[in-house]
Amino acid sequence: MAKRQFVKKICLLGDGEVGKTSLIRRYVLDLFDDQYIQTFGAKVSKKVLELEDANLTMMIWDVLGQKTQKALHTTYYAGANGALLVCDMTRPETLEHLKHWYADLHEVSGNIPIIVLGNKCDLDMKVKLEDLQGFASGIGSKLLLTSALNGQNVNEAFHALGHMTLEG
Ligand code: G3D
Ligand code: MG
Repeated sequence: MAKRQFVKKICLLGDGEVGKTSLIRRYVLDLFDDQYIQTFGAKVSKKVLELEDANLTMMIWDVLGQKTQKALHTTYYAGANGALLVCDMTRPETLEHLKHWYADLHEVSGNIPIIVLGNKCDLDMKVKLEDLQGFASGIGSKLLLTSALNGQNVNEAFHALGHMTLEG
């Protein structure tokens, strides 16, 4: 029997330098299509997850440059099926700012699956785990500590989110 095919849009959100591009590079190598860069100011990569009974194609959207969330076009969020909200564990303000990233995303996309990532967990962490946990549970989301440097929880984060986009 032919496998079912799904295509889902995944967005990475968070301040500049938190590690969004590095996380995507860890997970996926192929750049999908440069035309997105010109059209949307976003870089889109593609990764196919071969599951037991389906193939899931993840279109992974990355913010280009160091834009603040205010400058992001709503096209970036439109049609998103899932999101990774990324903060930098060495910079507490990047967790503060996730509230705004979340609010903007939620306005356009409503309740979609989200995983909060505390990235750079290989470094000296300045963000309190209880604060991170508080934010994640406040928006009803899972939480993972990741490192784009050593790969910790990177595949897990994308896979978990991919599975969540197929549920419900
Ligand atoms: P952004 O896409 O969110 O703006 P980048 O962030 O992926 O460009 O990463 C910003 C810097 O943080 C990069 O440093 C990158 O190597 C580093 N970085 C990203 N993730 C991690 C991590 O998990 N651990 C550590 N130690 N560093 C990380 P450079 O110096 O290469 O510009
Ligand atoms: Mg980047």
